Amino acid sequence: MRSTLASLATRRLACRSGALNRHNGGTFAAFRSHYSYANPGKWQSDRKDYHRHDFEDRGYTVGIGGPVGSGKTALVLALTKRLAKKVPLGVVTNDIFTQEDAEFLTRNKALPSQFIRAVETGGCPHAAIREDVSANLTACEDLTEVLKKENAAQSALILCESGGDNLAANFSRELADLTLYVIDVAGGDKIPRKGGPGITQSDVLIINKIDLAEAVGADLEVMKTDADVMRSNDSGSGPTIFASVRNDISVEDIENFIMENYAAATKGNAGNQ
Ligand SMILES: Nc1nc2c(ncn2[C@@H]2O[C@H](COP(=O)(O)OP(=O)(O)O)[C@@H](O)[C@H]2O)c(=O)[nH]1
Ligand SMILES: [Mg+2]
Repeated sequence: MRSTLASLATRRLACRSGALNRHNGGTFAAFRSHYSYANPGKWQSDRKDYHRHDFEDRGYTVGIGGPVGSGKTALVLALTKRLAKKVPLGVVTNDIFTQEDAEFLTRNKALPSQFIRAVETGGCPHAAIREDVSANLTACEDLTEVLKKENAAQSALILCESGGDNLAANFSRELADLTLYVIDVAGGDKIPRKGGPGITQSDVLIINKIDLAEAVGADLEVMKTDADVMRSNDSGSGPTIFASVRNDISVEDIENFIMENYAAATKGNAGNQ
């Protein structure tokens, strides 16, 4: 008992001195209760190890993550209106205890209800997109089956929205073929430099609600510089898109980004785009 307490005290001292917090390079020594990472995760442009090639049982899956209220559902709604004309499209939503987002999308006629599935995670939403993705995999497979009956010639595309997460959450590559991470300016212009795997490693970082930047005093230049630094690697920086989904600003860029990646992954089976 005494030795356990002593080792805990030593560890805490090490944390305070910054010895266990090598990556932040910040002014303050910070507590981190378990592992120490060399960096907050790096953006990689080449992920061929993760890429799937067969979308027969589960369509090309686009994970849309980000904090609560950043505009994920608004983006899904805007994208469905564009993408449904081009590909067999399904949507999976995640909420903790409700089907709120799926109901919102159905009410707003994003898609016919048979192409929307709701996952109730019952606990921390990040677990269902990262630790145990089985409920989401099942929902995606189920939708793919339904979509195939409508259009067997073209690979399905599935937008999978996570429940509102924290900065430590990003989709597992086991579930998402492409990852979008949505933050918004109202969270403060500090958010990009806080890092976390969604910010550093998502295939595209979307900074939404730029229409509110002036009202909340967010400096978009600072956000862009910090995002580029956090998403940098030896060959450059991962893409960041500034958007106002509500005002249809940059939604087309996001649509194009998805379609390019979908077409490249599904190749001959992507139909006419
Ligand atoms: N001003 C503004 N509001 C937005 C924008 N995008 C979404 N919202 C609003 O932000 C709120 C939360 O959006 P929602 O899509 O539900 O966020 P989610 O929790 O990430 O799915 C809603 O009231 C949206 O109408 C935007 O670009 N500008
Ligand atoms: Mg939502």
